[in-house]
Amino acid sequence: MSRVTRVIVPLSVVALVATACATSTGTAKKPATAKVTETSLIADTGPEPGAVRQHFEFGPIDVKPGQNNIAYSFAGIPKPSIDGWIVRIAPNLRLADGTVPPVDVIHLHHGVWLNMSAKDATTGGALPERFFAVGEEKTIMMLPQGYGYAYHASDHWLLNYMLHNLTSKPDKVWITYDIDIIPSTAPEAATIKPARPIWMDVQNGSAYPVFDVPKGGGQNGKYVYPDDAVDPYKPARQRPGRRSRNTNPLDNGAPKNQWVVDQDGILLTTAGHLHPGGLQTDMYVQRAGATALKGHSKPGHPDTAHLFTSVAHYYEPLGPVSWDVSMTGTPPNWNVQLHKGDVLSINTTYDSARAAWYEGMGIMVAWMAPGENGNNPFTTAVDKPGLLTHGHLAENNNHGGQPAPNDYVDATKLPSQPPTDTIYIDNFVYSKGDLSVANSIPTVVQGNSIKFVNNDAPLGNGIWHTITACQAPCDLSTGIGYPIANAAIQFDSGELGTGGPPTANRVDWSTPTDLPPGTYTYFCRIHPFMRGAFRVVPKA
Ligand SMILES: [Cu+2]
Repeated sequence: MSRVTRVIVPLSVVALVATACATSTGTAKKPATAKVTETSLIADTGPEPGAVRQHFEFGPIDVKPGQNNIAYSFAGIPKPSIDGWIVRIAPNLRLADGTVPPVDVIHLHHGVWLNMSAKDATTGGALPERFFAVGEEKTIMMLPQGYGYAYHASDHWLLNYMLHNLTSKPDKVWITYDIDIIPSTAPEAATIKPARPIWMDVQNGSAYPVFDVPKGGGQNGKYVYPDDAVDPYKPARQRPGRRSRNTNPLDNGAPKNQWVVDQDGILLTTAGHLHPGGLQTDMYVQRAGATALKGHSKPGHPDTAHLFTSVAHYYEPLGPVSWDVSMTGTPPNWNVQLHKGDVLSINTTYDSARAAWYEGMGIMVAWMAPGENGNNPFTTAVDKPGLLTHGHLAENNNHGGQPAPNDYVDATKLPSQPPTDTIYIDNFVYSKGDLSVANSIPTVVQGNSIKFVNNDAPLGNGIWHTITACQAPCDLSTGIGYPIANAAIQFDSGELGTGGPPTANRVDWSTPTDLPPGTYTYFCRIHPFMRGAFRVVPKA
């Protein structure tokens, strides 16, 4: 079988090719001899020998006004009708007119493809096999040539997806995915070796595997999860003030970011998934009695070898604050040898200098070839730079953060209303102090609080709102990079709604009673065009 060298191109070339990239400043450079750097990119040169590319669409999905709910495709989802080996999956969204929706209008918060006909490795078979995941970073999964994910046309697939409508307008959307498959009848299929998905997740097994990043948390403006978190895996029922609704057997207090390797083999490839604010995900392995190479161990853990950093490369001009990002995947011939009993682990690093990040994720789906031999990570430095799986995407061009005096008022300059005790949210508007309409702002006497009530929550599935502090006056234009939770004094209501994750399981929230006097501006994390303000006034 002939091997095709993956084509690696410098990022400057990609920036030029990217459609209507508002931020491209690259000058033409020849795609020089492939030199791998953190910003090198794997170009799509079409299906590998023997493979065919098949396009699938799941939809139309009715996207309700402002929805942010998690849904499952209970019916089977479209998939190949032939047996074979899956070698690449590239995901996307499309609207009825065929265009990709702008990320500030509708985006795929996450999609997880599960094979109901197989058992998931890292949850000990408690879940069906999770073999592909994507968020709005749209990472492409690609196995090294010679390996494939065994696929049977009789397999039953399920799609778990969370579509986020950032506006109050309904729409229809399709989740699309291009699958490269080597049919079992192709001559190339005879030499393909099987690969299995190894789902690594800092909240593995959680129904909604998320965590919050406090502004200023961690060290030097970086917050590593779970390492910098306090009791990250304490079962929810043990946390004070939480009702005991947690019946997940995987929520048993054990670290969720680790997996004890169940058989010998090699890791072939991995790439990270994270959310805006995320800087990288890292993978490590601990082996009893082994010592990692100097400079290639987990900081403070000489027995734990560093395997890979999946770097979040932001095209976003405002910094690490949006989905305008691409992740690096492992370089060619990574081939990390694992032994049964090794402890594989991951963590993820978020920027905590600029803002707080709520409901963040850290996931690395790796692919493992059982029984193969490769690089011993304790004698070979395998943590080399990776390759970006895609360039800047045109659907990320509305960055926001521009002056928008026609859309929002500067609440710091508005007169005060008499003290109030309740603000309702009706039809995507805060009833008092909404920055799109206000000419005065509500007040609360220091030591008291204002209760927010989401009246939109009962209207339908998924119209959930938040009250999230942003730095005053928080009046710039809405886009993928603005607003963010960057206030000096942080508060966040959670998603006001009921019905399980991602909601807070309540429709109301009260402002903290310890806020010093001042004007506080906030936004809705789900519908960032929603902005509001209130003022804390001193006791008379
Ligand atoms: Cu909202």
